[in-house]
Amino acid sequence: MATLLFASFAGGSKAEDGYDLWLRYKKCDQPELLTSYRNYFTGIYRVGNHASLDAAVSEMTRGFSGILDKNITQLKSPQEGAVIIGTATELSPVLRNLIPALNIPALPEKKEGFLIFRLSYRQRGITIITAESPVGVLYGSFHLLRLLQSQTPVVKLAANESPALDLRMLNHWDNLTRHVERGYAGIALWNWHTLPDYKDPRYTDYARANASLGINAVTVTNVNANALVLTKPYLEKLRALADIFRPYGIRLFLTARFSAPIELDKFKTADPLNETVKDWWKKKTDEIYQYIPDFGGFLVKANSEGQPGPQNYKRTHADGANMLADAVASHGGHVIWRAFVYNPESDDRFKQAYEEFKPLDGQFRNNVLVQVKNGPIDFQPREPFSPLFGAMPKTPLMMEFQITQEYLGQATHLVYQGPMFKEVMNAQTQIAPKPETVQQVIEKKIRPDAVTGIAGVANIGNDRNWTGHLFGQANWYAFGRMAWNPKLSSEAVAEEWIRQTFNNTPSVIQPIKKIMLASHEALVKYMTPLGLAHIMGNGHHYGPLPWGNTLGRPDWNPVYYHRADSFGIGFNRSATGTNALAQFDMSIRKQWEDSNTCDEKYLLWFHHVSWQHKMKSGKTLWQELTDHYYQGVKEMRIMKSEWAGLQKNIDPERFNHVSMLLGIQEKDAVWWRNACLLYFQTFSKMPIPAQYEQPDQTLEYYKSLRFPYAPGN
Ligand code: BDP
Repeated sequence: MATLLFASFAGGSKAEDGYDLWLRYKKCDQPELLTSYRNYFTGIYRVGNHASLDAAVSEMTRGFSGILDKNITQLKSPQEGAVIIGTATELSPVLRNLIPALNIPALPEKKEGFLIFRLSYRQRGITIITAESPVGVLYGSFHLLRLLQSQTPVVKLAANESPALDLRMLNHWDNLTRHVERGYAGIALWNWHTLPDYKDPRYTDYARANASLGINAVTVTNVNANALVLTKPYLEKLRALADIFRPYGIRLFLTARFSAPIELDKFKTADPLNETVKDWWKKKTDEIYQYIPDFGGFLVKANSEGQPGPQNYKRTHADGANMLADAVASHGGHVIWRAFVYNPESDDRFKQAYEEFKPLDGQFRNNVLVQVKNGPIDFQPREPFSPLFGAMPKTPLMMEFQITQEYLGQATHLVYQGPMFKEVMNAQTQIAPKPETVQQVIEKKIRPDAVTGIAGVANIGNDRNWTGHLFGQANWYAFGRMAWNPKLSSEAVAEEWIRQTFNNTPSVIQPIKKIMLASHEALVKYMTPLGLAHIMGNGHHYGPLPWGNTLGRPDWNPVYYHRADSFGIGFNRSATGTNALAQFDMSIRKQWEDSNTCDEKYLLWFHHVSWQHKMKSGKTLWQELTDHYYQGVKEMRIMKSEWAGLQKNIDPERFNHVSMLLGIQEKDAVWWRNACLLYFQTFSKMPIPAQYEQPDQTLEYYKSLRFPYAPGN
C-alpha cells in the first residue's frame, strides 16, 4: 500500500478533485483519433491584438497541449496544420493571401456568434475560428476544445453559432462577509479582504469556466444587498474583478440597495422621485463607470422580504426602476428589476408578482428588464411557469433560475437540472390563437434596442470542486449551455458534460446519463409529488417539515401550501378558490382548471382534492401519493446502484465523493417519504400498503429533528 501511494506521488499523478471542471483537457485515449489530431493541428496562429484573443490563445495552448499530449505553441506565420483565429475583419486578408480564391462563409448574425470551419491547404489543411468580435473568437475556441474533448473526428469540426439571448448571467448571492446565502459549496469565491491587490488565480479560472459556456454577465453580491459595495474601497475591489473578467467577455453588474443614499450619505429619504435622491444615484453611477467603464448596471430586489424599495415612499416598482435606469442610461447601462415580491395581505402568494407587475407593463424605461423567477412561488422542485411570462408584452422579461439547490436537496443530492430548465422554457404560455412558449417570450425583442436575458442563481463557492457536489457542476454547465443554445436537449448537454468531466467511454456515458436524466423526477417524487410545494424545513429549507405552522406569516408555513385536512389535500387556485389560475391565458387555464383533467404533475398546485379522488391510473389520490413517494426512493436507489457499477471506470476520488453523497441522498429520500406520508396519513387515515417497507421511525421522531446549523441560511 505504502509503495503504491508512493508510486502514484512519484509519478506525479494528480488527484481528480473536480477543480478543473469540464476543462480537463486529458490526452485523447483513441489512438487513431490522437494521431489524426496530431497530424491536423500543429500550432496556433492568431491574427490581431485583443485581450480576448490572448485568452483564446492561452486556452487553446493549454487545451491542445493536453488533448494531443504534445507541446502546441503559437506560430509566427500561418501554415498548414495551423488553427488560425481572429476577427473576420482582421483574418480575411490573411486567409486571402494564403488561398486567393477563398470564399469566406457568412458570419453568424450576432456579434458574439462564431464560425469554425476547415479549409484544405497543402497536406494538413487549416482550421479557422472567426467571429465579428474578439469574444466571439474566444467562444469559438472553447467550442472547438469542447468538440475535441468529446472526440469529434476532424472532418466534423465545424460550427456556426449565435447565442439565443443577449444577457447570460450568473447571480451570486454572496455577502461581503463571504457567507453565501443559499450557498452549499463553502464560502464566497471573492476574498474582499485581500482584493484588489491579491488577484487570486481562481478568479481567472472562474472566468474561463463561464466563458467556455458563453456566460457573459455576473453579479458578485447578494440581492439582499449591502450598500457598502457602492463605496470607493469596494469599487476598487470590484474593478479588479471586472478587469479579470473583461477579456473573458464577462460584464459586471452590481446589486443595489435601494436605501443606499440613506445608509451611505445620511439622506432622510430614498424616494425615487426626490431630485436629490435622483442626483445621488446619477453621481454614484458616474463614479462606478470611472472604475468599471463597461459596467452593466444594477440588479435590484426591492420591497421584497424586508428589502427597502420605492413602495416605502408610496411609489411603484416602475418609479424605482426608472430612476435607476435614468442614472445608468447615458452610459448604456441597464436595470434588472426583480419581480420576486409577496406580502402577507394577499390571499395567495402565487398571485402577487403578477398583481404588482402586470399593471406596470409599458411603464418601464427602455433600459429596464424585469427578472422573473421561473415559477410563481419560489424555485420549488416543480412549479408551473410564472404567469407573468406572456402577460407583459411591453416589458423585456428576464428568466431567473436557481442553480444553487436551495429546495433541491442542497449540495448533497444529485439532481441534474437540465430537464427542469427545459420543462419551463418549453412550457406554452398560450396555445391559441398562436402557440407561444416561455422561451419565445424571453427571446422576443420587443423593441429593436431591447436586451434579452436569463439569469441563474449561482451554486459556486470556494470548495475545491466549486459546487460542493461534483454533479452541481453539471447544473452550472447546463445553465450556461442552454442559455446560449436553448435548442440543445437535456440529454445532449448531459452527454457533453460527461464526456468532458469523466471520459468518452460508452460504458461510462450511458449509466451516468441515465442517472442524471432520472434524477430530477426522482427528487420531485420523494419530496413534493403531484404538485406539492414548499413543505421544507423553516429558514434553511433542509428536509421535510410538512407540519410546519409556527412562523409569523401564514405564507411562510408549509401548512399554508399543502392545506391537508380530513377531506383531502392541495391548494384550490381555481375559480372556487383563490382563482390564481385566471392569471394564465385562457388556453392554458383550460388545461388546468378541472381537477379531473388537470395534468397530475400540477394537480395539488391548483386543486384541493379528496383523498379518494380518482386519478388517471384508477387509483385513489392517497394511493397515488404513496406510490409516488415510494417510487421516488426506488428510483433514487437505482441511481445509487448504477453509480456503484462505475467503480472500475472512475477515479477513486470522484467515485467515492459521489458514492458517499448518494448514501446521504438515499437516507434523505427515505426521510422525506416517511415523514411526509406519516404526517399526511394523520388526515387521510388511510394505510401505507403492506407490500411497502414501512416507516422505521414515528412521526414524533421526525418532528423532533432540528438542524440549527444547516448551511446557506
Ligand atoms: C428565496 C430564498 C431567499 C432569497 C429569496 C430571493 O430563500 O434566501 O433571498 O429567495 O430570491 O428563495 O430574493
